[in-house]
Amino acid sequence: MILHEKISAQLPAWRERIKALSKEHADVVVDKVTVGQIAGGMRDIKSLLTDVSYVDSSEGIRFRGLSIPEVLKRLPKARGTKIPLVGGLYYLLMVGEVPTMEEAMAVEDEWDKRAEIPDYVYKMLKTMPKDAHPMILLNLAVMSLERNSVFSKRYREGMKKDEYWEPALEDSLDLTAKIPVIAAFIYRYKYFGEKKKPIYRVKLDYGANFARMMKVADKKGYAELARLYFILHSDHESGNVSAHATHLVGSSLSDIYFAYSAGLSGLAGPLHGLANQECLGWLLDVHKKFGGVPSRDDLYKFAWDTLHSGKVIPGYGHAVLRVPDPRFTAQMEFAKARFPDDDLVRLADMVFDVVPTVLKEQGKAKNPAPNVDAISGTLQHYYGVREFDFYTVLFGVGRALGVTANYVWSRALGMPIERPKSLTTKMLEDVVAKAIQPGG
Ligand code: HAX
Repeated sequence: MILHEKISAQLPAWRERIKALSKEHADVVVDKVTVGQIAGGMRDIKSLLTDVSYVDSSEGIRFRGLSIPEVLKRLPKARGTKIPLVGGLYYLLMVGEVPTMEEAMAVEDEWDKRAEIPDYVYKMLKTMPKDAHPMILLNLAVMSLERNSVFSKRYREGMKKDEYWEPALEDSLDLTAKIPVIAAFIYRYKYFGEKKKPIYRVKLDYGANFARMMKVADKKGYAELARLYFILHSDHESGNVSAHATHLVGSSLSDIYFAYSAGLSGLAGPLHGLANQECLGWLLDVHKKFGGVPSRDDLYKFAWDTLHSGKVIPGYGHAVLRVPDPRFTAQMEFAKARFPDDDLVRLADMVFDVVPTVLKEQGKAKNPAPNVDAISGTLQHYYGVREFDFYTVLFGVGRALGVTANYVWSRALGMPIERPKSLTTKMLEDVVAKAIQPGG
C-alpha cells in the first residue's frame, strides 16, 4: 500500500531527528509561560509538535508547507474538475509530498475497498430517537466501528512499539473511507427518512461519491464543493480543540476510533465547529429582516445592533490568524466563480466589506477579518443542504483527514502520553506575589 511504503521509507530519518531533539537538546528553552496564558486557555504556548500543518498568523494554514492556493493549484484533479482529489490531499498530509495522479488515485482506491459499513451500524443508528443530534449519530457510528480496530487487536497481541503506526494507518484508512458514507446516511435518514444504505461507487472519487450519496440536486457542482470543503477543513495545526482532543486521547494509545470520537465531541462545541451554522443563521437573519440584500448602511447598523446586544458577529475573528482566513477566500472565490448572483453570496461579500470596519471601530477583536465559517454555510445553503445542525458533521468528515494523519505520525514517532502539570490557584497567586514584590 502506497502510504505505508512512503511513510516507511521516511521513518528512520524522522526518528533520528526526534531522537536528537529529545535526547541531546532536551533542555533548550522554547517558550515561557505567563499567568495570563495559564488562566487563558494556554493560548499560544508553543508546546505541540506536528509537521502535518502550520498556521501562520499573517498567512493562514499551510498543509505540509503548501498554502491553500498552492494546494488547490498543485494537487491532481480528476478530468473535467477544478478542485483537487481528496485522495491527493490525504497523500500530501500523510506523506508530505505532492502526489502524482497515480498516487492520489491509489489513496482513492484504498477508500473504495474500505467503504462498506457493517449492517449493525445502520441498525444501531435507526434505534436512536429522531431528535438525536447528527453529531451524536456520527460519534455513535464511529464508536460502534471500534470493534474492528486493527491497532487494538495487534496491541492486545503484543506488537512492538516501532510497529504501532502500521495498524494505526490501517485503522485510519478504514475510518476515513467509512465516515463520508455514514455522514451521508445520517443526512438522508435523519432529514428525509430514507433507510437504504448508501452505496460507495468505485468509479467515483471521494467528493463525487459524497455528493451522490447525499443526493444533492446539483450533484456535479456539489462534488466540487465537497472536495473543496473536506480539503479546507482537514487540518489546522494541532492546538485546536478537535485536533488536540484526538491527539491527547491517542497519546494514551487508545485507537483512532476512540481518539477521533473525542475530537468529534470537541468539534460539536459552539466555539468550534458549530460556529458555521451560527454564521449562516446571522446572514439569514439579515436577509429576512431587510427582505433581501440590505444597503451598506443598514448592514452597518445591523452589525452594531448585534454587538450592542452583547453578541459576537459569527464568522469574524480568530484566535491565531490576523488576516482574512485563506479558507474563507478560497470558498468566496469558489462561490463568485459559480454563483455570484446568489443573494447570500452577495450578502456575505457585503458583510466582508462592512463587518471588519465595525469590529475595528469597536476595537476589541484582535482580528476583525473573516474566518472559514463566514462563508462555508452559505455554500452548503446554495446547493440545498439547509439542515444547519448537519454542518458540523460535514466539518467532522473533513477533520478526520487531518487528525488521522497526525495520529499515524504520532505513533510512528513514538510520541509519549501527554501529561502537562497543574497548579492550584494559591500556587499561582504565590508565583505572582513573588514576581511583583520589590526585587522579585
Ligand atoms: N464579534 C464581536 N466581538 C469579537 C469578535 C467578533 N466576531 N471576535 C472577537 N471579539 C471580541 C472577543 O469576544 C473578546 O471580547 P472580550 O474581551 O469582551 O472577551 C475580544 O474581542 C478579544 O478577542 P480576541 O482575542 O480577538 O479573540 P479570541 O481569540 O478570544 O476568540 C474567536 C476567537 C474566534 C472565538 C472570536 O473571534 C469569536 O468569538 N468570533 C465569532 C465566532 C466565530 O466566528 N467562531 C469560529 C472560529 C473559527 C473556528 O475555529 N471554527 O472552528
